Amino acid sequence: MAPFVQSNGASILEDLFIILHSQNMKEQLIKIQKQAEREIDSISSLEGLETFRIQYLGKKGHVTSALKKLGELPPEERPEIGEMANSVKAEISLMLERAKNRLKSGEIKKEYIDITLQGRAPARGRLHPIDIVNREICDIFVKMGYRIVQGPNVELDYYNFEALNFPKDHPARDMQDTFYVSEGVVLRTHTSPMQVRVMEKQQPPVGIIAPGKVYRSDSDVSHTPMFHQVEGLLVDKGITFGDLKGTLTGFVHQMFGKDVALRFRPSFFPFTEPSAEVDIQCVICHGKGCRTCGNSGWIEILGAGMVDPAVYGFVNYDPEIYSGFAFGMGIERVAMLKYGIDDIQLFFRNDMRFLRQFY
Ligand code: 2NM
Repeated sequence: MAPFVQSNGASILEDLFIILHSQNMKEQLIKIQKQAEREIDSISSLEGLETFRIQYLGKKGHVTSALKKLGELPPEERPEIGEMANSVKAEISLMLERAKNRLKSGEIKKEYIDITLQGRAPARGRLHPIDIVNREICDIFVKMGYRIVQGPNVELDYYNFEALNFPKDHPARDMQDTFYVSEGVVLRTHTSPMQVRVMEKQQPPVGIIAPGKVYRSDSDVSHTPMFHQVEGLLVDKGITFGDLKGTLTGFVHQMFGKDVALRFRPSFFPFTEPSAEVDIQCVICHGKGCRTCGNSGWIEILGAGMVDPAVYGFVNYDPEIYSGFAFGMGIERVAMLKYGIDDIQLFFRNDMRFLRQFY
């Protein structure tokens, strides 16, 4: 009989061995789990994870080996240790699953668009003040029934001067005043060539406005070599100077306000007879006299007149049947008066601090 024999026939040593053995297995399982926990976080690839899985859960892995040793335990110890081993196995499986997700989402993140990131507002363009005023002017005449026409900036001398009754020796035709492109070709000095082009093609009634860029060899504080104009033309049976006055008065009142006075002064243009210059009461000082109006209280804003019969000769209109008026204005000038700007060059500097002030 072995020493310390118990009633059930097992020796105390044997018992002790079993207790130690099962104790040892518990510890070993805990160790396996701890080690797995330590290792898993430093794995940075899916291949690494597979190696890890084989190491722990594979056929010859740590957990599997531990489970195989269950058989060495007495039957009564097996359930507890078995359960523990299974829970370690499940725990490691969970670790693997989490690590796999972590690595996969990390891979996606490399080309991930963060839709929660605040968007950058696109810089929005706005109209230049010259375009704003140009549209305002055109809108007023379009509502009266005029049609907008546009044409070439590089124009024939014929349309720019000849057919508008400018004599050969007129100062505007001088090389000093006009940009010549080649013999008989100029940069248009006004938009009136469009009036001729339209009249050439169309019998009255004609009601058109021609907005656009014009060019004059001129540059100082109040002149730029390119500026903008709107010219208008109305030809029909029985059109009078009274119609001209009414039309332009209506325009000024819509543009600058109903209480703004205007006056018509006799003037001269090669293409109109009689001709007039139209002044409005100074919008800066309201007629009292200031720097802008040169202390006169009035500001010139338009040129106008009844179309000279000589022009009709170039476009085959019968002056015995038809009459009409024409007018022209500089858009920069109108814009300066409207916004109280005292330097025409500001329109062309593209300084955003200036341009941003207009909507
Ligand atoms: C102005 C002043 C006076 C004008 C004349 C014509 C045309 F083609 F009918 F003869 N168009 N525009 C005209 C008349 C323009 O601008 C200051």
